Amino acid sequence: MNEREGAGAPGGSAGGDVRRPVLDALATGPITGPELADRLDVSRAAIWKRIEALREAGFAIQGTDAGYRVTSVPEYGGEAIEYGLEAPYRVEYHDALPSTNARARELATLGEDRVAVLAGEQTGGRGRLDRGWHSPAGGIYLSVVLRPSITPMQAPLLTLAAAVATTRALREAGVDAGIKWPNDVLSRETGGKLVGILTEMEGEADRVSWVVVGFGVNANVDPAELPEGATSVRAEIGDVDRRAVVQRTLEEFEALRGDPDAILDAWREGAITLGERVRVETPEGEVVGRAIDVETPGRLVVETDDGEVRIHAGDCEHLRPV
Ligand code: BT5
Repeated sequence: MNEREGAGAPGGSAGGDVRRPVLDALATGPITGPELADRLDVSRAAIWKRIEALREAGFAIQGTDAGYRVTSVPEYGGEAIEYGLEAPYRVEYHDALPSTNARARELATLGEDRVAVLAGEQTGGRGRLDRGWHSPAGGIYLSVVLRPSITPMQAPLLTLAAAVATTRALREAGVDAGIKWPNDVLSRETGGKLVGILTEMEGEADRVSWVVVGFGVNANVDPAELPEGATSVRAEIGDVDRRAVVQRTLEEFEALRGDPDAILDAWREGAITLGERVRVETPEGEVVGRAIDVETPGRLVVETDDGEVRIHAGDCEHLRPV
């Protein structure tokens, strides 16, 4: 466990150490203060302070004979996401940020690992290639800081894993989502863009020092607040529980990210690009043909009139309606 006190972790000096363990213990059922103190090897006063801090953060916690029992969880926020989260991320929540990727990069350069930065809205959200990302309140703006043992060449796999993770989380929530190579998640119903992913990294030729994977999900927002070509979960099926979507996204991402074969299989399964006729704008020019596969670490294989072409990066357009 992280020795530092997490941002937004009230509860005094002991709060940093017991922040997540108290949440994890409460998530498994009622437990008494003395039992918690014993298990975590801290004072009862530290536990009491932590419980009070959670109540202030919006948790309803009853003191019963069996111990502390959580009866309701805040709708959204750092601790709300951490409660019951089956992935080892500390969650840092802000009501508003210019960009969660920018904040995550800051944390990455400070040496942090496995932190998820979450914002209620963004005032300077970014897409790829210096494009902007509309980030009204009600959407999901999430950036994960990682220090994986991979080469920069392998980093695109994380983008694919992120697309798979969000697609699965959205499908579980009832949205008919599918992946467009490499990093967009679309509604299969309307073809509108639901999710964008932005991966940034720093490192040397043979080793990444950190990676930031940013997820932008048009969740509970009106399409009128989004650019043309975009859709939202609200428009597709109505509002979702953003907390559940973030938790499932982090859990799926964490479960997949170390296994390149599993990432590619899951990507193929969730993809809507494969089999489609596509036009891909690449730094080397335009490629038109039929998308037939994706290969490690994320290359799209396109069958063209002149043979197979492998594309590392680019903007992909489906030439038939999806
Ligand atoms: C992306 O770029 O799709 C990556 C977007 C990543 C956003 C997340 S939010 C959390 C984290 N913090 C950040 O600052 N960024 C990440 P790209 O493929 O370049 O698509 C950008 C283009 O999509 C723009 O030029 C617009 O045309 C369009 N666009 C902008 N906002 C959109 C939205 N909310 N929904 C759908 N399309 C949008």
